[in-house]
Amino acid sequence: MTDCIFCDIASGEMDADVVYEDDRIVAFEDANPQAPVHLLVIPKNHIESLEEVPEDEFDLIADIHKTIQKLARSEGIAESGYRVVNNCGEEGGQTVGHVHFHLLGGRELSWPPG
Ligand code: DGP
Repeated sequence: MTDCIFCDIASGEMDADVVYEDDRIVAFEDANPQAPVHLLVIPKNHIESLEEVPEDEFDLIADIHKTIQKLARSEGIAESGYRVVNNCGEEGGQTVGHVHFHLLGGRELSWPPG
């Protein structure tokens, strides 16, 4: 175990309902779902937040979004629509310090966020 729960999920040391995995990315069910579909998609390597992504690693962020597109299709929410959220930093509402993207769908989502 490390001091990062998402690193522990990525390494398999901590249980999660994993729905997708490749050599660089893992996606799993959010423990506190806010919609019928609520997945978290993360890089396996530890990056604190979007603000900390090195300039030469943005291909990973693009791949995460490609994965999100595939997951939206496989979860059956691509046609009805969905939301992708990244909370960055304290005022952005980030509570886990390992960059992650929420994929939310399966209900009508309101706007603006709180
Ligand atoms: P954020 O507020 O953007 O940092 O979102 C963190 C999300 O992580 C939140 O929706 C709940 C989820 N979460 C926190 N701890 C765990 C955990 O141990 N397992 C899983 N599956 N999700 C977690």
